[in-house]
Amino acid sequence: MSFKFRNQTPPVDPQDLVKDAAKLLPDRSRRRFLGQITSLGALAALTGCDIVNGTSAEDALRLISDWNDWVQARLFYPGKLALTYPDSAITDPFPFNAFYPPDQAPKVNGERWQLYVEGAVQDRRHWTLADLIRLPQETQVTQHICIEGWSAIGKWTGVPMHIFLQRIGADTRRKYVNFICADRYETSLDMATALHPQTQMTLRFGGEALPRPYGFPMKVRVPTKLGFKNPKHVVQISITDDFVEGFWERRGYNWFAGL
Ligand SMILES: Nc1nc2c(c(=O)[nH]1)N[C@H]1C(S)=C(S)[C@@H](COP(=O)(O)O)O[C@H]1N2
Ligand SMILES: [Mo]
Repeated sequence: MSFKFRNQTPPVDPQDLVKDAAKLLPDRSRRRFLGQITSLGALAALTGCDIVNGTSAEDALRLISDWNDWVQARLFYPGKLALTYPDSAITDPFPFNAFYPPDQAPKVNGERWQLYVEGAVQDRRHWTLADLIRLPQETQVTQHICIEGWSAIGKWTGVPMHIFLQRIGADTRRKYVNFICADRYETSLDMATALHPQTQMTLRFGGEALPRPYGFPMKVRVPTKLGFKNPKHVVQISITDDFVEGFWERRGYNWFAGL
Protein backbone atom coordinates (compact mmCIF):
# COMPACT_ATOMS: atom_id res chain seq x y z
CA MET A 1 0.00 0.00 0.00
CA SER A 2 1.36 3.41 -0.83
CA PHE A 3 -0.18 6.82 -0.28
CA LYS A 4 0.37 10.00 -2.14
CA PHE A 5 -0.17 13.22 -0.28
CA ARG A 6 -0.70 16.69 -1.63
CA ASN A 7 2.41 18.79 -1.25
CA GLN A 8 2.62 21.23 1.58
CA THR A 9 5.08 24.00 2.20
CA PRO A 10 6.84 24.49 4.48
CA PRO A 11 7.48 20.79 5.15
CA VAL A 12 6.43 19.74 8.63
CA ASP A 13 8.62 18.06 11.15
CA PRO A 14 7.53 14.38 11.18
CA GLN A 15 7.82 14.30 14.95
CA ASP A 16 5.39 17.23 15.29
CA LEU A 17 3.09 15.67 12.75
CA VAL A 18 2.79 12.46 14.72
CA LYS A 19 2.09 14.51 17.87
CA ASP A 20 -0.51 16.66 16.06
CA ALA A 21 -2.26 13.62 14.69
CA ALA A 22 -2.20 12.02 18.14
CA LYS A 23 -3.95 15.10 19.58
CA LEU A 24 -6.93 14.22 17.44
CA LEU A 25 -7.25 10.84 19.14
CA PRO A 26 -9.17 10.18 22.37
CA ASP A 27 -7.03 10.15 25.54
CA ARG A 28 -6.67 6.43 25.99
CA SER A 29 -5.91 5.73 22.33
CA ARG A 30 -3.50 8.66 22.29
CA ARG A 31 -1.50 7.32 25.18
CA ARG A 32 -1.32 3.88 23.62
CA PHE A 33 -0.42 5.42 20.31
CA LEU A 34 2.33 7.74 21.54
CA GLY A 35 3.80 4.92 23.58
CA GLN A 36 4.18 2.86 20.44
CA ILE A 37 4.89 5.31 17.67
CA THR A 38 7.83 7.63 18.05
CA SER A 39 8.48 8.46 14.45
CA LEU A 40 6.85 8.52 11.05
CA GLY A 41 9.18 5.68 10.15
CA ALA A 42 7.64 3.55 12.89
CA LEU A 43 4.17 4.56 11.72
CA ALA A 44 5.06 3.61 8.16
CA ALA A 45 6.42 0.27 9.31
CA LEU A 46 3.25 -0.44 11.27
CA THR A 47 0.76 0.63 8.63
CA GLY A 48 2.84 -0.61 5.73
CA CYS A 49 2.34 2.76 4.12
CA ASP A 50 4.92 4.99 2.66
CA ILE A 51 4.66 8.46 4.10
CA VAL A 52 6.33 11.15 2.09
CA ASN A 53 7.27 14.64 3.20
CA GLY A 54 4.40 17.07 3.14
CA THR A 55 1.91 14.86 4.93
CA SER A 56 -0.72 16.87 6.78
CA ALA A 57 -2.01 16.01 10.24
CA GLU A 58 -5.35 15.00 8.66
CA ASP A 59 -3.64 12.58 6.29
CA ALA A 60 -1.60 11.14 9.12
CA LEU A 61 -4.76 10.86 11.21
CA ARG A 62 -6.42 8.86 8.44
CA LEU A 63 -3.54 6.39 8.45
CA ILE A 64 -3.54 6.20 12.22
CA SER A 65 -7.28 5.81 12.25
CA ASP A 66 -7.19 2.89 9.81
CA TRP A 67 -4.42 1.34 11.84
CA ASN A 68 -6.38 2.03 15.01
CA ASP A 69 -9.41 0.18 13.61
CA TRP A 70 -7.23 -2.78 12.83
CA VAL A 71 -5.63 -2.84 16.29
CA GLN A 72 -8.83 -2.11 18.20
CA ALA A 73 -10.80 -4.82 16.48
CA ARG A 74 -8.21 -7.16 17.97
CA LEU A 75 -7.88 -5.50 21.38
CA PHE A 76 -11.56 -5.04 22.07
CA TYR A 77 -13.22 -7.87 23.86
CA PRO A 78 -16.97 -7.79 24.42
CA GLY A 79 -16.97 -7.73 28.23
CA LYS A 80 -14.50 -4.89 28.77
CA LEU A 81 -16.27 -2.23 30.84
CA ALA A 82 -16.04 1.52 30.45
CA LEU A 83 -15.03 3.39 33.61
CA THR A 84 -17.84 4.72 35.77
CA TYR A 85 -17.67 7.86 37.93
CA PRO A 86 -19.23 9.31 41.07
CA ASP A 87 -22.08 11.87 40.64
CA SER A 88 -19.65 14.57 41.81
CA ALA A 89 -17.70 14.12 38.55
CA ILE A 90 -20.70 14.95 36.32
CA THR A 91 -20.09 17.79 33.85
CA ASP A 92 -22.63 20.59 34.16
CA PRO A 93 -23.60 22.08 31.78
CA PHE A 94 -23.08 19.13 29.47
CA PRO A 95 -21.83 20.04 25.97
CA PHE A 96 -24.16 19.67 23.00
CA ASN A 97 -23.03 18.39 19.65
CA ALA A 98 -24.75 17.64 16.35
CA PHE A 99 -24.30 18.62 12.74
CA TYR A 100 -26.56 21.63 13.46
CA PRO A 101 -27.03 24.06 16.39
CA PRO A 102 -29.13 23.00 19.43
CA ASP A 103 -32.25 24.98 18.46
CA GLN A 104 -32.46 22.88 15.29
CA ALA A 105 -32.63 19.57 17.18
CA PRO A 106 -35.65 17.58 15.99
CA LYS A 107 -38.91 18.24 17.85
CA VAL A 108 -40.22 14.75 18.45
CA ASN A 109 -43.67 14.27 19.96
CA GLY A 110 -43.11 11.75 22.76
CA GLU A 111 -46.76 10.61 22.68
CA ARG A 112 -46.69 9.83 18.98
CA TRP A 113 -43.08 8.67 18.63
CA GLN A 114 -42.62 5.04 17.64
CA LEU A 115 -39.46 3.02 17.44
CA TYR A 116 -39.38 0.89 14.31
CA VAL A 117 -37.68 -2.49 14.48
CA GLU A 118 -36.38 -3.98 11.24
CA GLY A 119 -34.33 -6.91 10.01
CA ALA A 120 -33.58 -10.22 11.69
CA VAL A 121 -36.04 -10.15 14.61
CA GLN A 122 -38.92 -12.37 15.66
CA ASP A 123 -41.15 -9.51 16.84
CA ARG A 124 -41.38 -6.50 14.58
CA ARG A 125 -43.96 -4.58 16.47
CA HIS A 126 -43.27 -0.88 16.97
CA TRP A 127 -42.37 0.37 20.43
CA THR A 128 -43.81 3.42 22.13
CA LEU A 129 -42.03 5.42 24.80
CA ALA A 130 -44.40 3.95 27.41
CA ASP A 131 -43.44 0.43 26.27
CA LEU A 132 -39.74 1.20 26.74
CA ILE A 133 -40.31 2.80 30.15
CA ARG A 134 -41.88 -0.50 31.29
CA LEU A 135 -38.66 -2.45 30.57
CA PRO A 136 -35.91 -2.77 33.22
CA GLN A 137 -33.87 0.45 33.54
CA GLU A 138 -30.29 1.03 34.65
CA THR A 139 -28.26 4.16 35.34
CA GLN A 140 -24.65 4.85 34.39
CA VAL A 141 -22.29 7.74 35.07
CA THR A 142 -19.77 7.49 32.26
CA GLN A 143 -17.60 9.62 30.05
CA HIS A 144 -18.61 10.72 26.57
CA ILE A 145 -15.67 11.47 24.25
CA CYS A 146 -16.21 13.46 21.08
CA ILE A 147 -13.62 13.09 18.33
CA GLU A 148 -13.73 16.87 17.89
CA GLY A 149 -11.68 17.19 21.05
CA TRP A 150 -13.92 17.40 24.10
CA SER A 151 -15.13 14.96 26.70
CA ALA A 152 -17.70 15.16 29.48
CA ILE A 153 -19.17 12.96 32.17
CA GLY A 154 -22.92 12.45 32.26
CA LYS A 155 -25.59 10.36 33.92
CA TRP A 156 -27.81 8.35 31.61
CA THR A 157 -30.70 6.03 32.49
CA GLY A 158 -32.45 3.59 30.21
CA VAL A 159 -32.96 0.04 29.02
CA PRO A 160 -29.82 -2.08 28.59
CA MET A 161 -29.82 -2.77 24.87
CA HIS A 162 -29.16 -6.51 25.32
CA ILE A 163 -32.47 -6.77 27.20
CA PHE A 164 -34.32 -5.05 24.36
CA LEU A 165 -32.60 -7.23 21.74
CA GLN A 166 -33.69 -10.29 23.68
CA ARG A 167 -37.30 -9.01 23.95
CA ILE A 168 -37.59 -8.52 20.20
CA GLY A 169 -36.01 -11.90 19.49
CA ALA A 170 -33.08 -10.38 17.63
CA ASP A 171 -30.81 -12.81 15.82
CA THR A 172 -27.60 -11.91 17.62
CA ARG A 173 -25.54 -13.88 15.11
CA ARG A 174 -26.09 -10.98 12.71
CA LYS A 175 -23.14 -8.64 12.40
CA TYR A 176 -24.64 -5.20 12.94
CA VAL A 177 -27.25 -3.10 14.61
CA ASN A 178 -27.99 -0.08 12.44
CA PHE A 179 -29.69 3.10 13.64
CA ILE A 180 -31.68 5.79 11.86
CA CYS A 181 -32.51 9.03 13.68
CA ALA A 182 -35.24 11.67 13.39
CA ASP A 183 -32.67 14.12 11.96
CA ARG A 184 -31.64 11.44 9.41
CA TYR A 185 -28.36 10.89 11.25
CA GLU A 186 -27.19 7.30 10.94
CA THR A 187 -24.65 5.10 12.61
CA SER A 188 -24.15 1.40 13.29
CA LEU A 189 -22.64 -0.87 15.91
CA ASP A 190 -21.03 -4.28 15.75
CA MET A 191 -23.23 -6.89 17.48
CA ALA A 192 -20.72 -7.42 20.34
CA THR A 193 -20.97 -3.73 21.22
CA ALA A 194 -24.77 -3.72 20.92
CA LEU A 195 -24.83 -6.60 23.44
CA HIS A 196 -22.26 -4.95 25.75
CA PRO A 197 -23.71 -4.64 29.30
CA GLN A 198 -23.28 -0.82 29.30
CA THR A 199 -24.83 -0.16 25.88
CA GLN A 200 -28.08 1.54 26.74
CA MET A 201 -31.31 2.74 25.12
CA THR A 202 -31.35 5.95 27.09
CA LEU A 203 -34.57 7.68 28.15
CA ARG A 204 -33.32 9.92 30.96
CA PHE A 205 -30.39 12.29 31.42
CA GLY A 206 -29.29 13.56 34.84
CA GLY A 207 -32.44 12.07 36.36
CA GLU A 208 -34.82 13.98 34.01
CA ALA A 209 -36.56 12.93 30.80
CA LEU A 210 -33.95 13.18 28.04
CA PRO A 211 -33.89 16.88 27.04
CA ARG A 212 -34.60 17.61 23.36
CA PRO A 213 -31.04 18.59 22.32
CA TYR A 214 -29.60 15.49 23.99
CA GLY A 215 -31.73 13.07 22.02
CA PHE A 216 -35.38 13.04 23.13
CA PRO A 217 -37.12 10.67 23.29
CA MET A 218 -34.42 7.98 23.04
CA LYS A 219 -30.72 7.92 22.32
CA VAL A 220 -28.32 5.01 22.36
CA ARG A 221 -25.56 5.48 24.86
CA VAL A 222 -22.40 3.51 24.10
CA PRO A 223 -19.68 4.34 26.64
CA THR A 224 -17.17 2.07 24.89
CA LYS A 225 -17.37 4.13 21.69
CA LEU A 226 -16.71 7.68 20.56
CA GLY A 227 -19.57 10.20 20.69
CA PHE A 228 -20.55 9.91 17.05
CA LYS A 229 -21.42 6.22 17.61
CA ASN A 230 -24.08 7.35 20.16
CA PRO A 231 -27.14 8.13 18.01
CA LYS A 232 -29.72 10.59 19.41
CA HIS A 233 -33.46 10.81 18.52
CA VAL A 234 -33.42 7.20 17.30
CA VAL A 235 -36.46 6.18 15.22
CA GLN A 236 -35.34 2.87 13.73
CA ILE A 237 -33.18 -0.06 14.78
CA SER A 238 -32.28 -2.83 12.32
CA ILE A 239 -30.57 -6.12 12.98
CA THR A 240 -28.66 -7.03 9.84
CA ASP A 241 -25.56 -8.27 8.06
CA ASP A 242 -25.68 -5.20 5.82
CA PHE A 243 -22.89 -2.81 6.60
CA VAL A 244 -24.11 0.78 6.63
CA GLU A 245 -21.58 3.54 7.05
CA GLY A 246 -22.85 6.28 9.31
CA PHE A 247 -23.03 10.05 8.92
CA TRP A 248 -19.53 10.76 10.28
CA GLU A 249 -18.02 7.46 9.16
CA ARG A 250 -18.88 8.46 5.57
CA ARG A 251 -17.03 11.72 6.20
CA GLY A 252 -13.86 9.93 7.22
CA TYR A 253 -14.10 8.91 10.87
CA ASN A 254 -13.23 5.29 11.46
CA TRP A 255 -16.16 2.92 11.86
CA PHE A 256 -14.96 0.91 14.86
CA ALA A 257 -14.21 4.04 16.93
CA GLY A 258 -13.69 2.08 20.16
CA LEU A 259 -12.18 3.42 23.37
N1 LIG B 1 -29.15 12.10 15.75
C1 LIG B 1 -27.92 12.52 15.99
N2 LIG B 1 -27.16 11.85 16.88
C2 LIG B 1 -25.90 12.27 17.14
C3 LIG B 1 -25.32 13.38 16.48
C4 LIG B 1 -26.14 14.07 15.54
O1 LIG B 1 -25.72 15.06 14.90
N3 LIG B 1 -27.43 13.62 15.33
N4 LIG B 1 -24.02 13.77 16.78
C5 LIG B 1 -23.16 12.79 17.45
C6 LIG B 1 -21.95 13.37 18.03
S1 LIG B 1 -20.66 13.72 16.97
C7 LIG B 1 -21.80 13.56 19.39
S2 LIG B 1 -20.34 14.07 20.08
C8 LIG B 1 -22.93 13.31 20.30
C9 LIG B 1 -23.23 14.56 21.15
O2 LIG B 1 -24.21 14.25 22.09
P1 LIG B 1 -24.68 15.35 23.14
O3 LIG B 1 -25.32 16.47 22.34
O4 LIG B 1 -25.63 14.64 24.01
O5 LIG B 1 -23.46 15.84 23.84
O6 LIG B 1 -24.12 12.93 19.62
C10 LIG B 1 -23.90 12.04 18.54
N5 LIG B 1 -25.18 11.58 18.07
MO1 LIG C 1 -18.84 13.95 18.30
